[in-house]
Amino acid sequence: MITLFWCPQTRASRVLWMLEELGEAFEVRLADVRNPDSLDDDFREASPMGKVPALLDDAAGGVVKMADSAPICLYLADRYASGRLAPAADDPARGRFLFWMFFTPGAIEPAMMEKFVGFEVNPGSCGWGNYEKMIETLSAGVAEGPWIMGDRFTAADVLLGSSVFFMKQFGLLAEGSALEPYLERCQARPAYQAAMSRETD
Ligand SMILES: N[C@@H](CCC(=O)N[C@@H](CS)C(=O)NCC(=O)O)C(=O)O
Repeated sequence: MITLFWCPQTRASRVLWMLEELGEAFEVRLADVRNPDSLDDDFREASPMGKVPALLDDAAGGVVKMADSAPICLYLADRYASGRLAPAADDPARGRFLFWMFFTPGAIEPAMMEKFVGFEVNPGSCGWGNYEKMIETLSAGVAEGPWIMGDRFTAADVLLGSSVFFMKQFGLLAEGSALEPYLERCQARPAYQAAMSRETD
């Protein structure tokens, strides 16, 4: 059984969406990171940083225990939906897919922090370029669409779509951003809507 450690209004919503796309049975356990004293040992073992999301999953040789939205989504796609939500390891599309899977933790999240904190960065030496470069790259990536991998919806869209949602929520998206239509396509997916209704239940 797949168990998601989740807390409302956090990055755990990404994994909820991913699980709805997957179509496998799963259970949700509240890990209230806003009340750290309430966190149990199962959660702490799965999440070395004490952050949500985290995951447990039964495997042949034991229990998979892991944390962080990008590796969790990659793990779930590879294990349960290889060829559907992730190109297989020998598919030529795999390399580009991995680039976009890592774009959220590697570029979007640090660029969002740069914007929040008002850092001045040198785009040539900064791993994520800068906020503008990140937006430009992502906008060009989804321009043709409908998804980041063209006609194939993948786990990369779960990470990117949810990140665009967070950027919009935090007022970081420019008016009329080219990312808006992409976000709308993501939000129109039944799995996205099912996940968001769990968030508000
Ligand atoms: N890189 C992680 C970030 C996870 C993260 O920062 N989660 C926040 C909530 S959105 C959290 O658990 N904060 C509680 C804490 O750090 O104590 C991911 O994408 O899963």
